Amino acid sequence: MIPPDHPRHRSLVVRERLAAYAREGVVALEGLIAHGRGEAFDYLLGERTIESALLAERTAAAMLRMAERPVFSVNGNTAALAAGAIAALQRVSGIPVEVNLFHRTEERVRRIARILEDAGVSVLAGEAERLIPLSHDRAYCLRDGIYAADVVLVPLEDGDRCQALRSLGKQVIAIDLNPLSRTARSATLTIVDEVTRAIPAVAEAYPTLTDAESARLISRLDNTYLLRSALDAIGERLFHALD
Ligand code: PTJ
Repeated sequence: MIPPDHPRHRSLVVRERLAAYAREGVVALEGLIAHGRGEAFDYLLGERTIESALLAERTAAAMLRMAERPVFSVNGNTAALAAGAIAALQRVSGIPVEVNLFHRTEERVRRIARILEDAGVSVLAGEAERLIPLSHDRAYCLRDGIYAADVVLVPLEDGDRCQALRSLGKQVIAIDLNPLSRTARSATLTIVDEVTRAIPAVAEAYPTLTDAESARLISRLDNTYLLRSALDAIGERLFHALD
């Protein structure tokens, strides 16, 4: 039992949840390592949504609103951390949700879909095919899902697939706490924020946007600016850490 007054209570509860899901085979063991990297960057960012991330979240909502075929690609970590938030985003936006895994087994796909469905998410079903030009199993996706999408929202992505999706002409919205990652640099738009803060922020922005405001946000999208702002925020915190 983690004492509620522990200064790192939330972080410890989240770790406990991920470890439990890892024991059940929902979260890949490698996902625990990925979470640790994310935690480190979140620590450096001050465990808050920085201003440029808020702009990225509004722009992401605008891109999803204006997309013809948006799809939300969900992996083990994202389902374990944010199933309820995914359901809430789907409620306001109607975005189709597809399970897509790096460490893919049909059993994991089923378990993750079940966790999402239990939280109220409607999950795309069908026979995944090797359609993305990749040598690993993230190549598998649904022909009517990610493969047909024009905009793909992908939290905790690996850089390879982000680039492969871009090479297929898709716009990629990444959620990644590491502003230096290949994913962050190759996505169309990167939200440098923790996934449990980012998804609710996109859902909150979505119904507030008009077509005109969405078009304005999209026309001003500058991913390099967003990544620089995140690095500046980290630099600023490091510089004043011992003040
Ligand atoms: O469930 P699977 O089989 O698809 O596997 C998922 C993992 C996460 C193991 C796989 O996609 C992977 O190896 O990812 P990477 O290449 O380690 O990248 C994960 C990125 O997400 C890293 O840059 C982390 O900083 C970032 N990250 C980790 N946790 C969070 C995060 N970003 C936002 N919110 C988090 N909670």
